[in-house]
Amino acid sequence: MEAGLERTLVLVKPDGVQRGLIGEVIGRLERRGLRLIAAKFVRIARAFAEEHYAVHKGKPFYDPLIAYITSSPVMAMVWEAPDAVGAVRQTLGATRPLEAAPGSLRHDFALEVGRNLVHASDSAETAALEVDLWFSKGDLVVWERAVDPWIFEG
Ligand code: IDP
Ligand code: MG
Repeated sequence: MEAGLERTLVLVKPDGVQRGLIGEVIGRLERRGLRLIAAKFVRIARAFAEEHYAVHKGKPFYDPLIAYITSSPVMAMVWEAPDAVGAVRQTLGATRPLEAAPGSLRHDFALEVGRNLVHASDSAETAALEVDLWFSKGDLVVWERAVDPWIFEG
């Protein structure tokens, strides 16, 4: 990975896919300036969902969460930028849509925490694990955009 850049995993969850909001999510991340380096459209199995959400095992919302994320396909992506983790979490908005900042995806397109449209890694450490879980090394496309110097200062 280029120095100064961070990677993060983003999912358009089943509700976002069913509601035709894949393009909206991608459009916002593209327009903000993040660089897409991997994407796949996939319906995940229960065992894979349990691995992805392992930190939530035992919580009251765990079973509905696994049912939700496996209920329909998801659009999984890796996005790259300086401080990508924080920037993407900001563009998504707070976990609970009613606490999400106006203008964020979860504010603009969601009402309920159990139907909050999108996922993004919550730290650089989590991002590394999640990118590794969802994608193989060869799926990550190293490339440059002509506009990179106009978006990435370094
Ligand atoms: P995050 O997706 O913003 O990182 P987490 O706390 O990691 O939020 O929770 C993972 C997902 O579990 C949330 O996005 C949401 O879909 C679901 N979730 C979290 N808390 C609750 C809850 O209290 N009720 C129902 N679902 C929840
Ligand atoms: Mg989380």
